[in-house]
Parts: sequence; C-alpha cells; structure tokens
Amino acid sequence: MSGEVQILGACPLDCPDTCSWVVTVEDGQAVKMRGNPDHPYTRGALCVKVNRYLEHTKAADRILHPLRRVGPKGSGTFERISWDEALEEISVRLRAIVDEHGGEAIWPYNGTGNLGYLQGSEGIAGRRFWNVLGASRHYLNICSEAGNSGLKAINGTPGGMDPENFALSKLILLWGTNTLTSGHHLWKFIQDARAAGAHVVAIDPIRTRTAEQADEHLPIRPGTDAALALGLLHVVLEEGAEDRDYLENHTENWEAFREEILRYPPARVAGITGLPETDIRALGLRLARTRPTGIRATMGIQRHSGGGATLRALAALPAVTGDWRHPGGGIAYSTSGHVHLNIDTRDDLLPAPVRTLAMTRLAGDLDESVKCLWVAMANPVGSSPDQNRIREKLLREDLFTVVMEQFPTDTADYADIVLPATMQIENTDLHAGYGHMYLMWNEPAVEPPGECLSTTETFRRLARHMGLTEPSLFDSDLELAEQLLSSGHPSLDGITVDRLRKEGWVRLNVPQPFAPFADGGFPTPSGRLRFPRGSAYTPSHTASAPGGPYPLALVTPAPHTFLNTTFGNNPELRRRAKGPRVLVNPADAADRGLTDGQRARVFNAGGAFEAEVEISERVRPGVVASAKGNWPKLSPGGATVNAVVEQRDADMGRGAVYHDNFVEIAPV
Ligand SMILES: Nc1nc2c(c(=O)[nH]1)N[C@H]1C(S)=C(S)[C@@H](COP(=O)(O)OP(=O)(O)OC[C@H]3O[C@@H](n4cnc5c(=O)[nH]c(N)nc54)[C@H](O)[C@@H]3O)O[C@H]1N2
Ligand SMILES: Nc1nc2c(c(=O)[nH]1)N[C@H]1C(S)=C(S)[C@@H](COP(=O)(O)OP(=O)(O)OC[C@H]3O[C@@H](n4cnc5c(=O)[nH]c(N)nc54)[C@H](O)[C@@H]3O)O[C@H]1N2
Ligand code: SF4
Ligand SMILES: [Mo]
Repeated sequence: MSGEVQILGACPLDCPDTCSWVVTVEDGQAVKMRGNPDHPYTRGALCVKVNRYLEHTKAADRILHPLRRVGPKGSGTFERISWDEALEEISVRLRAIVDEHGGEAIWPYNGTGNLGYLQGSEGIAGRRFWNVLGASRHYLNICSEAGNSGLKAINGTPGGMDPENFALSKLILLWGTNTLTSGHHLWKFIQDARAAGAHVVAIDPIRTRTAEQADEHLPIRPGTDAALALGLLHVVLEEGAEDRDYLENHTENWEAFREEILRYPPARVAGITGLPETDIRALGLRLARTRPTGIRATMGIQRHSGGGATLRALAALPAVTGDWRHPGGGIAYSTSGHVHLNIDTRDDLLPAPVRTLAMTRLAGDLDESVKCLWVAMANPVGSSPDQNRIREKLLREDLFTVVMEQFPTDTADYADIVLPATMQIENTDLHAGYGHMYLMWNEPAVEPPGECLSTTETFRRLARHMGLTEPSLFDSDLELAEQLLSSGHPSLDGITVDRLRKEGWVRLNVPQPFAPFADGGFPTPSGRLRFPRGSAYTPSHTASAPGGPYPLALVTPAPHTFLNTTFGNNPELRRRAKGPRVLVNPADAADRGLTDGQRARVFNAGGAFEAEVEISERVRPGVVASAKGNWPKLSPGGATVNAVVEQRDADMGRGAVYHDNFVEIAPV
C-alpha cells in the first residue's frame, strides 16, 4: 500500500516485559499495532491490555488541551486554555512559591505510568528543571523498594538471573508472582524448561491463573515466605546438600545464618505458613536434589511489613545450594540492577540540599509545607495508600496542583491546571525492561493529537517561559539519549543511539548465557554474598497480629485487564474486569452470610469500598483478595481497594504494604 510505513516502538508501561511493537502508519495515521515477532524475549504477542493501546490513544476521553479548573477542587470541572496561558499561570505560581516558601515547597510527584528514561519516571524528565528550582526530591518507592533493599542487603544488587535462563532450570519456584497476568512473556521460557522436564511450583495465597498452570501450588499464609525459605533450607542441610565450596568462597556470615536456619524445622514452619509439613519437606527435598533451581519472585511478595526480609531470605537459597553457579539457577526479581545508564539529573544545579519526600507517603506528607504538588505519570488517588486521606489533602485551597495527564483520572479532578501528555506512539523514548536484558528504542510513529506534548518538551517550554538559562534544560531528546548511553559501563559497549534507532533494541553487553555470580563477585564491599545477621524472618502485619474487629487479611494483586490504573477507563477492558470484585473463601462467606454475586462493603478503620463477592476456594480461609486498578469515580461508592490500604512502611526501603492489611466484609 502506498504511504504505509512500519515504526518500531516499545511498551512504556510498568510491566517487566517492555514489549517490542510495530506500528503501521498510513497517511500519518496509526492503523495497526502488533507485537514484534523478532524480539528475542517478547517474541510477538503483546497482552490483553496493550492490544487496545491504539484504540486507547484515540479514546473520546483523551485530554487534548491544557485545562484550568473552574469548579471546586475534586469536581473535575475545567475550561480549555492555551499553552501560553497555562505556562504563564504556572510560571507565576511557581515563582511566588519559590520566593515565599523556597523550592522545597514543590513536590514533583512522578509515578510509574511511563518507565521511559526520557519521558518517564526512570529518567531525566523534569528533574533538571526541578533541581534548578530547588524542589524537594521525590522517592519512587511505591512499587519495588522493599525487595530492592532486601536484595541489596544480601547480594549488593537487586539484579540477578537473566529471565531467559529459566528455560534451563530444572526446578522453578514462582514465588509470589502471577506470571501469566503480570509479565506473561516469561511463560514461554518456563514451558521450554518444562518440555525438558522441569517441575514448576507456585507459592501464592491465591490460586491464580499462574498457580493453576503450575505442577504444584502451595497456598501459603501471606507474609510468611521468609519462614518457608528457612524451612526449605533446613531440609537442604538435613540432606547435606549445601554447596560448601560456594559457601566458603563466596559468602559471609554463613555459620551464624546456619544457626538461624536450624531454628526453622519444617514442623515449626508448617505452623507459621499454614502449609502441611509434608509439602514443605517434599519441596525441601526437591530443592536439595535439583540443580539448577530458578526462583522467580516479583513485587507482589514484598508488599508486606516484612517484604525486605522476605526477598533477602529467598535470595539465600541459591547461595546455600550453589545454584548461582549455573545459568538457570538463582533468583530473578528485577533486571534493572544490570542497567547502568548515565541518568544525569544534574543534582549539581540544586541551589541547596533539599529534603526527600516518599511516594508512598502522600497521604501523610502532603502537609502545609507543600505548596505545589506536580503530578506526572501517576494517579495517586487511584493507586497510593490511604485514598480518603489523600482526597482530603488535595482539597486544600492554597495547594497549587498541576497534573500532566492523558486521561481525566480521579487525581486530575483535583488539579488547578491539567497539561495534556503524549502517549507512546507520539514521542521518543529509551527503555530498559526490568524483566529482560535489552535496551529498547521507541521511535514516534505519529504526530501528537490536539496540543499534547511529551514530558521533555513540556519542561523545555516551561523553562523557556520562566526565562531560565541553564543550557542543559534545553537538551533535545536525542542529546539526552546520547547522554544516557555515555556512562562508560562495559554493559553498554557498542550500544549507540544510531544502533538502537536502527535495530529497535540491543541486548546489554553481558556474557551469554549470563550467570552473574557463578564465581561469586557480588557487588558488596567484600565481593561476597552477605547472609543476614540476626533474625532472618520478619512476619508481616497480618501474619503477626490478630485482626481484632477486622480479622480478614486482604491481598490486592494485579488485575488481568488493567495496568495499575492505566486502562481503568477503557470500556472493553472494564467490561471484562466485571467491576470491583472480592474473592472470599466459602468458610469466611458462610460466617458472614455472604452469597456469591452479592454486593458487599469491605472496610476497616481507614475506609471502605464496595465490591461484588466471588465465593471461591481459590483463596485460603482468612484471606480475601481484590485487585488494584479500578478507577474510584467509575466504581460503586466512588472508592476502591486503596481506601483500606494503610500508609505504613515496610521493613526496608519504606515500601508500601498493599498486600498486608486487615479488613472485615459485610453485605451492602
Ligand atoms: N496485568 C497487569 N500486569 C501488571 C500489573 C498490572 O496492574 N496488571 N502491574 C505491574 C506492576 S506495577 C508490577 S509491580 C508487577 C507486579 O507483579 P506481581 O508481583 O505478579 O504482582 P502482584 O499481583 O501484586 O503479586 C503477585 C502475587 O503475589 C501474591 N502474594 C501476595 N502476598 C504474598 C505473600 O505474602 N506471599 C506469597 N508467596 N505471595 C503473595 C499475590 O496473591 C499475587 O498473586 O506487575 C506488573 N504487571
Ligand atoms: N491496592 C494496590 N495498589 C497498588 C498496588 C497494589 O499492588 N495494590 N501496586 C502499586 C504499584 S506496584 C505501582 S507501580 C503503583 C502505580 O501507581 P501510579 O504510578 O499512580 O500508576 P498508574 O495507576 O498506572 O497511573 C499512571 C498514570 O500516568 C499516566 N501516564 C502514562 N504515561 C504517561 C506519560 O507519558 N506522561 C504523563 N504525564 N502521564 C502518563 C496514565 O494515564 C495514568 O493515569 O500502584 C500501586 N498501587
Ligand atoms: S503491558 Fe507488558 S505484556 Fe503488555 S505490551 Fe506492555 S510490556 Fe508487553
Ligand atoms: Mo509496580
């Protein structure tokens, strides 16, 4: 067909797979998007969500112009204004805030709606601009920081196995991870392993679609996984299957940790985890006898008070068994620890040292000291802990709230100014998967609709409008990409912007197959893996305390049809999600007189939301589950599951505790 071109891009969403896609453009219009079959990891298929991405870019509710609030905060009533008017109002307000209260009164609140190194939360976007103004720093700890910190404590890095190497594993532990929903491209590698005889075990309080496909499912009590890890190691020691040579040459503190393991015999672990002792023993034996064993743990398992200690304990397994020696052995949490880009946010531009505000703590920390909240790539009213308190805080009249958005989210409803943002087919970006080993390029396929601007362009225009002169604020996207690749780290050898643009992706320059710790070499001061000192198991909140008036432990996992709250307004995906639902075990339902399909109120001291009851053996007694991702304003009662998620810090990294809250349920 004449005038038809194919443009290579990458999915920007917060998903480990970072798919390669191909957009067909005809006469300046994107007419088709498909997964790129040539990409070595994502191999073609996208997912149920992003199959609707093109439709989503053209959705009727897409924000296409700058908006100014005309109604009360929260009402979502706006008038259209020009970019000039928007930039002028913002400039005046920001100048006044900086003059009167100092730059720290600005909270640049970036979320994970886009993980791009140019446009998204991983990268430069806006941060140089905020440094010039002396704004508070934002700590992006909403998702993975407890686990990252636990892994750094033991291994010196969150980076571990190359997920492609699961194809070589003989025993695979899918530990608190819902692969088929939250990063399904790994499944092909698991299937390859299975074809070669691997045994696959899912460890999850919910019988998810992943657990259903596994060879074995252990429905563990939430937040007790570190105890299970210690119990499995107890069996490994009973069998004499520890790798003494690896322990001696590549680890620290083994003797004390060995004592800690001996405090967790399977009978005790059965009491803690709610799993039969025979199952723990059987898995321990398998672990003792199977090399290589690969552990896949993603972020779900660490959304608990003890989340950091959990990842640290899981990461002890491949050190004791010596699995790190083999490709196909070890633990894979996030590959981002292997990505060494030069993210030059120019902190030298800061006029003075500034405070850091944590993303998880918006409900508590959005106090009088914050005069401007600048939200980008985030929908905190839908996704952050303690929804009701966030709403209250956003109502403050003297708070100047700017939201850069693609869609009229619940958060945008509270904005004074809304700025229209591009979607991925309309902007340039550089990405790195956190579930694979490739850098990815996203070439814009079409012009932005309406007056949408990319993140980088928005900040360039704002800097110009404010009369700022720092040259690096005006670097072009391609210049920024060059800078990102200029760290000099060997993993980037041979990777250039030209090459990325031509090829679409390039594998990090690491050995293939990749076995990062086969000969030790952990990025710790001693080069050795550091076994935990003291107690290795920190029980979660719901595992340690009786619930009192709220006895049910609530887990709030990833929905199949949304990506966090992204797509939460897509009509077809909403239809498939069938509204907010809560999974209740038959015994707990009977105790409360709940019937299948009925509307119920799920509540605790912090708030309440409504959901349709689904009575199911897929959850353990005492545990209920309701997915994240629904939009409050599109949900019955105007609230979602995050109304009952408390703002509490995990043990490490100040991670959020989304899967670690008590609730009660009553019929509506
Ligand atoms: N379709 C879809 N895909 C997504 C997302 C999405 O919203 N939708 N979100 C993306 C994002 S932001 C992230 S961070 C990743 C997260 O990906 P996952 O880690 O898969 O996320 P979750 O669904 O939160 O948790 C996974 C599983 O952990 C289980 N779990 C909870 N607590 C415990 C526990 O204490 N022990 C054990 N063993 N299991 C537990 C839950 O029941 C759940 O089935 O997925 C990404 N992919
Ligand atoms: N109950 C519960 N809540 C959770 C979790 C849980 O397990 N349970 N998981 C948490 C996790 S893992 C995460 S990562 C967070 C995510 O929470 P958030 O960071 O708030 O992510 P989203 O909810 O996806 O909202 C992202 C918004 O960014 C917008 N966006 C996308 N791309 C761009 C862009 O290029 N520019 C601009 N300006 N905007 C863009 C989208 O339209 C969307 O409205 O949610 C957390 N919330
Ligand atoms: S959300 Fe994940 S699986 Fe879906 S297209 Fe994006 S990267 Fe691929
Ligand atoms: Mo996340």
